[in-house]
Formats: sequence, C-alpha cells, structure tokens
Amino acid sequence: MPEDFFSGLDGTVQYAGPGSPDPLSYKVYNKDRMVGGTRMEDHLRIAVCYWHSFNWPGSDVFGVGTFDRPWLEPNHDPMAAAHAKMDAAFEFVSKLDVPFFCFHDVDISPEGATFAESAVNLDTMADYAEKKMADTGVRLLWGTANLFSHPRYAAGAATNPDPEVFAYAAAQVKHALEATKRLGGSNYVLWGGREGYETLLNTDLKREAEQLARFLTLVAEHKRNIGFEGTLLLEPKPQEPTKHQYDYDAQSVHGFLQRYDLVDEYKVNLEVNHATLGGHSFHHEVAYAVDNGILGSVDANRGDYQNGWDTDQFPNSVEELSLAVHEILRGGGLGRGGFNFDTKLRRQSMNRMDLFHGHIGGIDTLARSLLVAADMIEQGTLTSARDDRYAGWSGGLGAGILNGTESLDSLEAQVAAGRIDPDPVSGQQELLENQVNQVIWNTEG
Ligand code: XLS
Ligand code: NI
Ligand code: NI
Repeated sequence: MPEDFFSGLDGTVQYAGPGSPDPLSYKVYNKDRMVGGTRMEDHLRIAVCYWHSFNWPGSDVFGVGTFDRPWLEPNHDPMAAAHAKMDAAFEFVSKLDVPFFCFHDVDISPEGATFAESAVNLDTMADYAEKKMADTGVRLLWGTANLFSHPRYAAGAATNPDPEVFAYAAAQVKHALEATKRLGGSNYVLWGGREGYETLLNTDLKREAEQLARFLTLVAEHKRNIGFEGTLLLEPKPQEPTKHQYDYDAQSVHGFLQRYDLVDEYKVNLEVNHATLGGHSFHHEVAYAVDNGILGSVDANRGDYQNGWDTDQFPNSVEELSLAVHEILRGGGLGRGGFNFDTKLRRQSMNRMDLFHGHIGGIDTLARSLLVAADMIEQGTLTSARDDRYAGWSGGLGAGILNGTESLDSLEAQVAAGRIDPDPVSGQQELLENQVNQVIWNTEG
C-alpha cells in the first residue's frame, strides 16, 4: 500500500493570488490574511471529512467503486488497511494546509466481530491518530459515531423499537465521545441517520421522541462526567436515508431541545445540502440558528437543484454562501465550530488529484464569501437596512407594545381616534439585491 499517496503534489497548496495559473494553488484562501481583525484560517476553521474522501470508493446504487483507494481493497488485513488509509488522510490534510479533520468511528477503525473487538480497534486507531496529529499539527473539529450503516440500526438507533439497539448505540457513542475527547475534538456530532421512520403504519411517534430525548440526555450527562469541553451538535436533515427524519431542520431541532429541556446542552451542525432538501435556503437555516443562539458548526457542501437527494457537492456559489456567512459574522462567528467539507467527488472524478481540485475550489469559494460577508458587515449593507426597517420597535409605540404597556384597549383607542394610521412602506427587495451584488462585484480578492 502507498507510502506517498498524493505524489502529484510536492509541498503544500499555497495562496498564489486570483490570477495564478496553478490549479494546485489557492486563488483567494490566504490563511494569514486578516479579515475584520481575525486570521482567515481562524474564521473558517476548515475541516476535511474522512468518510467521503477516504472511505467511499465512488460507488452508487447502480455501480461499484470507481476510485483508486488501495486501502479499500477487500483482500487487505482490515487494521493494516486502516493505518494506510490514515496515512493517506493525514498526507492529504497536511498538503491541503487546512487545520482540521472529522471522522466517524467506523471510518478510522474497522468493526470487529464483537463490540469489545471494535472498541480495541478504535482505541488502536485513536493512538495512531494522536501520533499523526502530533506529527502534522492537524486537529480534530469533531468526531461522531456511525449509527446508521450496520443492519442492527435499520430501524434507528435511539429511536429503535428494540431497547437493546438503544443500548448498543449508547455503548458506541460513549466510546466515540471518549475517543473524541482524547483527540482534543472541538465538538461531538450526532447526525440522526436513521432516527426517523419509513412508514407511520408501524411507528409510535410519541415513544420514539421520548427515546431520542433520553438518549441525548444520557450523552449530555456523560459529556459532563468525563469532562469533555467540546460542544455537542445535532445535525438536522429532513429525509434520506429514512423517509422522514426527526431532526428535520434547525427549527424542529430547536423545538425538540426546548421540549425536553436540552437547549443548553446542544447546538446544531448545519449542512447546506440538508437545508435545501428541507425546502429552505441555507441562508434561512443559518439565520434561524444565529437568532436563536444554537449555531454550532457547518457542513459546507451544495446540492443540485434538479435532484432530490444529498449530492454533497463541493460549494461553488459565492452568491449563496456569502449571505449565510454574513449571518454567521453577524452572530459573532462560529466559535468552536468550523466549516467541514462534508463533500464528495463525482463518481467520474477518479484521478487522485481531483480530491485536491474539489477542496481547493470549495475553500476558495468559502474564502471569497467570507470577504464579501465581512464587507457587507462593515458597510452595513443589510444590517443598517434592517435596523431602519424595524426602527419603530425601538422606542415609542413599538417598545410600549413589547414591554406590555399597551393593551388591545389602548391600541384600539389610539387607532379609533385616528392617531394611528400607518402608510405601507416599500420592502426594497430589488434595491437590496442590487446592493448585495454590488458588494460581491467590488470586494477585493
Ligand atoms: C449525511 C450527513 C453525515 C453527517 C455525519 O447526510 O451529512 O455525513 O455529517 O454523520
Ligand atoms: Ni453532514
Ligand atoms: Ni449530508
């Protein structure tokens, strides 16, 4: 198995400016560039996801893997293959020169014949990851447990009708959370892969919600018991693989957390493609999370507007991402979160270097969106227009309504006396669209 898997690049991907002809350079992402007083690298906290980049062979439901990933060949010893895969992953992240990676337990370590064997494998691979992280300086943005691939989880993990499956999932999360803590993870993610239903004919919604809440409560308790300082994150997605997933979108997750008194324990990891599958813009999901204090981190990919599934493509629209990054900056940034590239190559992108091209383009798109968003904040493009639009609520009548001074009686009296007779006001959508575009066109690369 390969020593130097990405030999097509000596050294690392570096910033070379917007005019550079070198496809293996960043055109915008310049990690040390200061943006609003913070280094670009520290704003974006970019992570490479292990699973799509190193675990997925390029298969789809109609065909086998197309990628050249020697460690995935079935005739290899699973632990030797896991080590080779980790060598390739750390070589890639270091050459890309981004600070973080993310993993599911089963991405980095093969499942054994028993839980005990899987646990030993994970500990062994966490040892190796610790060494690789020390050698390269790459850090862990988040860890997670895969509670959706194994047949035991076909009917869900925490929401399974069988409490033994709940127990198995609990054991797996405990172990993955502890490995994440040990590797200094900034966050721990729970994406409810099969926490949902295929048909209501056999599903007890009330029980499943209570089971899920119990599971999340136990995880939060364990986090405190072991002193893990990272943030727990739920990742909303409306459907796929199940027909309906409970963590549908940011607002349903928020409501669930409030209902079960978990709102101080969890934030959300928002994924662009999941927002669009839910019938929202990503901008909407981020704005909701920021305004309700639950934004934790981001899975940066994009969907395909002609498809109804998670295509997980690398982001390439500055127009779309700038608006979401604008909301993130307005909320004070991502804190311990970051932008994880939960992105896949296309099945035909089978050249090894395609993995670089995908990430470089996505990272540059994000970097450019950050510059645009920072300019919009500085110029007050949207914030001052919003402030003006709601100015009436800051004092006088608006403040009186909000603080309880006014009642239906008092309001009716003022309206009936003709003292209140509002004129409709323009929402100025087209003007604002033009102003946003103007910032996009004029922001210095
Ligand atoms: C799947 C999810 C998954 C999570 C991690 O759609 O995006 O990749 O991010 O379990
Ligand atoms: Ni994701
Ligand atoms: Ni996804």
